[in-house]
Amino acid sequence: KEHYKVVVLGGGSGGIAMGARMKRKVGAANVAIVEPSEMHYYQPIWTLVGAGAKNVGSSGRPTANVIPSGVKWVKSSVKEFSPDKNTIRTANGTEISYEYLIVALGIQLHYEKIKGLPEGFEHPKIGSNYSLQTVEKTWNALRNFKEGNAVFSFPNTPVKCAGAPQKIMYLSDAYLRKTGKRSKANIIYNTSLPVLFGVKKYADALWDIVKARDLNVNLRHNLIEVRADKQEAVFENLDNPGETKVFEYEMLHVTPPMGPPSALKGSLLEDEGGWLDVNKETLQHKKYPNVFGIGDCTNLPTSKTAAAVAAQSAVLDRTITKVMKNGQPDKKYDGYTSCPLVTSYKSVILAEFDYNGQPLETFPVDQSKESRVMFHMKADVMPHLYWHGLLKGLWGGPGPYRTMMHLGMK
Ligand code: FAD
Ligand code: UQ1
Repeated sequence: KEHYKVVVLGGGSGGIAMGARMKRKVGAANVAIVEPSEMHYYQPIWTLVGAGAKNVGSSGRPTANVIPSGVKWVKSSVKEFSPDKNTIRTANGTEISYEYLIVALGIQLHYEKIKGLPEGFEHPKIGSNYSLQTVEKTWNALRNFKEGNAVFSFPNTPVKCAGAPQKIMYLSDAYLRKTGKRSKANIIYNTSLPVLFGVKKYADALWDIVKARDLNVNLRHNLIEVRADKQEAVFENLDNPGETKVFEYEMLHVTPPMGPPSALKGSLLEDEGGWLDVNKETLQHKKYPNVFGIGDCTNLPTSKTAAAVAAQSAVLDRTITKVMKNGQPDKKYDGYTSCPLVTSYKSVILAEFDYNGQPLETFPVDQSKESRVMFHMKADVMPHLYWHGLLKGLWGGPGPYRTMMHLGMK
């Protein structure tokens, strides 16, 4: 049986960031990270990989290189939780005890919940930016587009980066214009949601773009089946259950249904929906005060992004410091999240908002306007901020800079 003062479950964005912060707090030898994957991926760049603007190779680094040096890498997945005994058990049977547990297991993709997937991905004309295995298929479908419908889906579940399903539509539109094929394409965005985007300020800007570029948006349309051999996608009308519509496609981009990590299922840590049940301000577990959560696996009622993880990591660092000293958590997470809405190969609308859906913009400009500088931020600056800032536990989100940037401006 192994013991560590701090055990981190998951070596993704939140797990590595917290591993680095906890190493600084309690020393590398007292921290372990449980993560089965050999490789760590910077997922936000997959939006640009799917559009042929970046190489997939640039998105991954060996997990061994992102685990903070000296921190123990337990190369397995967590299988069982015994929070009453302060232990977890891994898939290979190791029992690990802890004083403090940080859960950062991410969100699970469920391609298999769509009839005809994942096998359908063996056919051409279909791709998905949400997984390493399928992201280059998006670019293949776009590159080889000849004539017909380009269809983009958004599932009937919570997702990570809620803007990504439509970013690839704007990029595809731009690509088809650039290559002279736009007049042969009918571009269709079928979303399960009743809105284009959850925050009105940005939704208004996106509706303007959709109209100006002749993109067809169908709300409350949920992808339930793909007949990849026939290039047909079947959607159900969520407002009229039982009614389905078949869309032929020349290109299909699938955003899969998603759900909480299966490891949490049936554990004492989940809420009724299966997500990690944490306090939305302190990130402390609601029943087990020595358990904490960060990122996509939690039930924090905000949009699931790496930007949110950054802001959460700073709050959680502070919360754990207080709890370790038998004090009360004081710093409060406001729900900050951000989504760089890529609207072409040279423009981004940088959405930033909080729990109340109120815009919380970092820069002293109207960020609902398409911006070239923000595209450069997304494509070239963010990767560095991720690998050298967030993952090193040095980037806790733009909060402190927001105030500075606006000094004297308002
Ligand atoms: P992850 O980084 O996904 O890490 C979860 C980890 O847990 C994984 O390494 C996994 O292997 C591990 N794990 C799972 N089960 C177990 C188990 N049983 N035991 C041990 N380990 C386990 N965010 C932005 O801020 N901006 C963007 O522009 C943006 N664009 C995106 C575009 C795409 C196409 C995608 C897919 C995501 C995008 N995101 C973006 C979202 C961002 O990548 C995630 O929100 C972020 O990575 C969440 O971090 P996490 O630590 O919660 O989960
Ligand atoms: C961010 O912090 C972050 O994580 C490192 C992202 O993920 C790649 C983002 O996309 C964004 C927008 C932020 C927020 C950072 C700034 C400077 C607004």
